Amino acid sequence: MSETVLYDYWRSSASYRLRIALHMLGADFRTVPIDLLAKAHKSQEHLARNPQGLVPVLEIDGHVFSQSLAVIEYLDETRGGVFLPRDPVGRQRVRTLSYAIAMEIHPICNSHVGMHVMALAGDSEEARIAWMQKFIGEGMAAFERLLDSPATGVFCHGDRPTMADICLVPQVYNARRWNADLSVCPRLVDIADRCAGLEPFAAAHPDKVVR
Ligand SMILES: N[C@@H](CCC(=O)N[C@@H](CS)C(=O)NCC(=O)O)C(=O)O
Repeated sequence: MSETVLYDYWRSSASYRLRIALHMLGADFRTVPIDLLAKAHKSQEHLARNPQGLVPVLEIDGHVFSQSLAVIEYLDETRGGVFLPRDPVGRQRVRTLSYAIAMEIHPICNSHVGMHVMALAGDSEEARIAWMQKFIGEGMAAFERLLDSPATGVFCHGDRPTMADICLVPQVYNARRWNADLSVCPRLVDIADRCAGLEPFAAAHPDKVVR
């Protein structure tokens, strides 16, 4: 069987998602750090793994995969359906919650976007912080409204963690990093903090990553 290798960066939310998923599966995997600050993600070596020049990349089952949510769905399909519910309506909801973070908040708060905002504002770190706080804060407030549903349980959907929680926890970590306002989001903060107490989530925390 081929080795499972995760190319990641400790502070990357998308990498954090895959670390959680792999730990939830109890998978045996090796991590290779890709230093975003040193632009290692734009090296020829990494572009050969992912032409988009982004992390994470996962080598698994003899394949080289990118796009964290597509990878989580692959793991769900090949490892016993642990990340999505079985019923189509439940699957739709978990995807909605996951995409609300991964497709609405994350792309506009990615590191190269933040750097560009800062450059456009005359090297203003304040502008970058204001950008992050606005879009993370608004996106999280919208996610909180999505949780206002009888389908929400102890976790984002029902009473076991799904792909939605896997997306939520890194986004809350990121929100705290930028000091975004989460005061209107008590429910998602409560769920994220509950997840953080679970072993797979704790093991995947950025502070646990070898840099
Ligand atoms: N949609 C992609 C997003 C990947 C992504 O944007 N990764 C970030 C780190 S979280 C990255 O590589 N950023 C490099 C940059 O902004 O230059 C996924 O879910 O895998």
